[in-house]
Order: sequence, then structure tokens, then C-alpha cells
Amino acid sequence: MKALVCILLLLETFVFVVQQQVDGGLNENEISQQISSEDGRQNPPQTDTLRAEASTDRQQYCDLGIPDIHAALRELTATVTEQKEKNRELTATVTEQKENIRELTATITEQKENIRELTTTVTEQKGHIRELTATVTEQKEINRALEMQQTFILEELKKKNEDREIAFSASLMESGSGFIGPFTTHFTLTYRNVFTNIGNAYNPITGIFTAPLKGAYMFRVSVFGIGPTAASAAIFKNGEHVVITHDNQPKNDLNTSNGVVLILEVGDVVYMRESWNGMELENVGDNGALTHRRGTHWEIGIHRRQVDDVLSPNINILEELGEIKSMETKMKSLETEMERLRTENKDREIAFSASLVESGSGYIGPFTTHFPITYKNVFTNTGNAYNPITGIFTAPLKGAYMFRISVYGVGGTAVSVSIIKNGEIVVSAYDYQPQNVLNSSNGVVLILEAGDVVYVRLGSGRRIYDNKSNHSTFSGFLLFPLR
Ligand SMILES: *[C@@H]1O[C@H](CO)[C@@H](O)[C@H](O)[C@H]1NC(C)=O
Ligand SMILES: *[C@@H]1O[C@H](CO)[C@@H](O)[C@H](O)[C@H]1NC(C)=O
Ligand SMILES: *[C@@H]1O[C@H](CO)[C@@H](O)[C@H](O)[C@H]1NC(C)=O
Ligand SMILES: CC(=O)N[C@H]1CO[C@H](CO)[C@@H](O)[C@@H]1O
Repeated sequence: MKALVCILLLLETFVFVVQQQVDGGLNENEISQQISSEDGRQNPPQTDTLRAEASTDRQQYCDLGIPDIHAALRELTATVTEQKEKNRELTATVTEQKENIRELTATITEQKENIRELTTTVTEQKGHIRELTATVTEQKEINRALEMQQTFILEELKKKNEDREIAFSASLMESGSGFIGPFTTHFTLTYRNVFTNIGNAYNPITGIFTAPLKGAYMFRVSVFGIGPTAASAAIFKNGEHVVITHDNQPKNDLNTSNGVVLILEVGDVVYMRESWNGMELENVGDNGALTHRRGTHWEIGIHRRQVDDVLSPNINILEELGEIKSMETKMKSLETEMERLRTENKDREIAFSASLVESGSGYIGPFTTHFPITYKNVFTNTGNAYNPITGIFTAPLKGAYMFRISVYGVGGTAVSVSIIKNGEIVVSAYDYQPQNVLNSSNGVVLILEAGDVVYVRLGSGRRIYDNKSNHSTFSGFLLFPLR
């Protein structure tokens, strides 16, 4: 009981001291003094009696149980001071933390702003990517379509150049001489001496030409015979008689020619039939073929791909760009090839035609030797391969060429001219009548190397005539180049 009272007293005193401290802010010494003076007060001026008693009692009890209240108080004071210090430190820390929080808040605000900017940029970039994706896809589609188109054109050009390489030229007999016919029926002629047979459309065993593709074909036939049996031959297409060539003289040589341009379907057949009777060798049938491919309509279809998710585009732009680049390279090489083919097509623009005299009229010959003829009146000379001064045609490139001659004369002296290739006689046109006009013609398809020369030679002792009517002519053109 005494100890409890003592502790209560102590507590009261402590409360008082703390009160003092809070109220007046006393320092440690003042507190000590306060306590001392309080202790020393024997007769406090106006304390109530209870307190006075307690004070007196405490003097006795505390002296009994608690050794040194002053020491305890001092310790308490130290603790309080320490707490105060701690509080101060805590306050400082809090202030510091507050400052940190303020800084953090500022940083966060800043970061927010950055994020907002970044978001804008990303949105913008998304737009760019969307545009790029669309462009790349479109470009690729265009390139693909262009490539297809170019490949198609190229194939067409190649086909045009290769498929059209159809030409043949043949004369009746491989060796010797003789007649074919007369027979009591029509008889299919087989021209066995093949000069040219590019594309192998002509069969020298059967004498039948089979069209390998649809196109316009030109056929010509020249026949020769000796009177009094008439010479007559017709061009047949699929069993139908198309054109006929016929000559009939009681005596002398017979010669005649004819030709036709036919539109043939694939597999159509064309052949010659002796339709009357009596034929001798030296007869030459020739044909030059020109083909037209069907016109083709080509549409470019461009499908724009839907691009849904731009940030993960369904195409790899870099990969696509690489592909576009390789496509462009490919197209460039296609263009080069097309250019080459175009040039080749342009190079093949070789054709000439000329008649004998530029003005007036007159004969050439007869001479005691063969004599090269110069056709001076030039109608056409595309490519300038024909020289009207020398009368010589020089092949500018390797290819299949077709040549034709027509001769004219006046009775009494025979006309005879030949097409000469590099000094060798190839085909001839001949006519003889004691009176009246003479005329004959012939032609041939020849494979020439670049630099090969072709000209027309007048036979020795023969004579050729021309005037402004342009009866005697020499013509030639490139059918197609060969590699
Ligand atoms: C060619 O000769 C034949 C037969 O003599 C004659 O009928 C024809 O009219 C001549 N042609 C020309 C263009 O003179
Ligand atoms: C050319 O000669 C032939 C045959 O003599 C004749 O029929 C024709 O009228 C002549 N032409 C000209 C333009 O003189
Ligand atoms: C013969 O050729 C010349 C020159 O090209 C031409 O002026 C003339 O009209 C031609 N003659 C005939 C009958 O066509
Ligand atoms: C077209 C034609 O028949 N021309 C001549 C061929 O040769 C004979 C015989 O010399 C002439 O009479 C023809 O006019």
C-alpha cells in the first residue's frame, strides 16, 4: 500500500513535471530544481490538507521502499529528452519523406506526360505502318501483275518469233529429168528436191503441207512443160481445188505459175495436183508462210489486302520489300529480253523489190556469157540490203529469205534468168516463143548466213526486156531470222 502511494506520488510528480515542461519549456536543471524545491517545501502556501498529508507521508514511505527518486527522475528526464530527440529526428525524416514524395509525384507527372507523348507517337507510327503495309502490298501486287504480264508478252513474242518459222521450197526431181504424167486421173505431185523445210510442215514423201498453227499462209507454184501436151497443176486445200496454173502450146516450152494466200487452221493440208497431164522437171513450187497469232486481251487484277492488326501486320514488310526488289530485278531482265526481241523484230525488217529500168525501155543481152543483172528501178529497199548499183542482195543476218523473179521478153530470142546464191545457181525462169511476148517467173526460200549474197543472172545467149510497165522484177524479203 505504501509503495503504491509512493508510485502514485511519483507519477503525479512526473505528470506535473511534464506539465511544467510542456507549459513552460523548462530545461533539465529547472526540472531538478523544481523537484528539489517541491521536496523542500515544508509548508506549501495553499495546498489542500490531503496533499500536505501525502507529502509528509511520502517522505516517510519513499525513504523506506525506493532508494533514490531523484535518480529515477533524472533517468526519466533523459528518456524524455531522448524521445524528444527521436521525435525531432522522426519529424526530419517525415519532412524528408514528404519531400521525396513531392519529388516522386513530380516524376510521375512527368512520366505520365512522357507516356502521353509516346502514345501519340505510337499512334502516329501505327498510321505510318498501316500506310507502308498498304503501299508494300499494293506495290507487290502491281509487280506481280506486271511480271505476269511481261512474262506473258515475252512468251507471246517468243512464240511469235518461233512458231512462225514455217517455210518450205522444193522442186520436182532430186536428180535426172523426165515427165510426170500424163495419167487418166488427177495425181498428187511430190516435190522431192527440198531446198528448205523449216518447221517440217512439208512432207516430201507425200507432197503434203500440214499447217502447224492457225495463220495466213502464202503458197506459190511454178510449172514447166514441153508442148504439145498441156501442163496444168492446181493447189488443193483439204481436198478442195483452190487455184490452177495452166499452159498449153502446140510446140515449144510451157511455163506458168500461180499463187494464193490461204487462212489455214491447225491441221489443214495443202498439196499440188497435176490436173491435166504432161510435166517435166525443173518445176519449182514454193511457199512463204506468214502467221498471225490471235490477239489476246489481258487484264491486270489488283486486290488490296485487308490489313487488320497494324502492330502485328500480317505481312513482313522487310521481307516484302526484299521480294519487291528481287521482282524488280527480274522485271528488269525481262525488259532487257523484251528489248532484245523487239530489236530482233526490227532487225528483220528487210525487204526489197526492183524492176529493170529506171526510164525508157530496152533489152539486156544476148551476151556470149552469163551476165549479172542490175535492177535499177527500186520500189522498196527496207534495210538497204539490196544494192541497185551492183544488183546484189547481201543478207544482213542469218535467216530464211524468200526471193522471186519475173522475166519478160519478146519472141525470137529466149528469156532465161536464174537466182544465184554465192555463185551457185538455185532456180530459173525460162520462156521461149518464136513470136509474141515471153514471160516466166520463179521463186525460192533460202537459208542465208549473214553476208551471203544473192543476185539474178541472165543466161548466155538469152535476152530480157523491160519498159515502164515493170515486167521484169527481182524481189526478196526476210521471212524470219535464225539463230
Ligand atoms: C505471158 O505469156 C502468156 C502466154 O504467151 C500470155 O498469155 C500473157 O499475156 C503474158 N503475160 C504478160 C504479162 O505479158
Ligand atoms: C511495154 O512493152 C510491152 C510489150 O511490148 C507493151 O505491151 C507495153 O505497152 C509497154 N509499156 C509501156 C509503158 O511502154
Ligand atoms: C513502174 O515503176 C515506176 C517507178 O516506180 C512507176 O513510176 C511506174 O508507174 C511503174 N509502172 C507501172 C505500169 O506500174
Ligand atoms: C505464162 C506462160 O505460159 N509463159 C510462157 C512460158 O513458156 C511458154 C513457152 O516458151 C510461153 O509460150 C509462155 O508464154
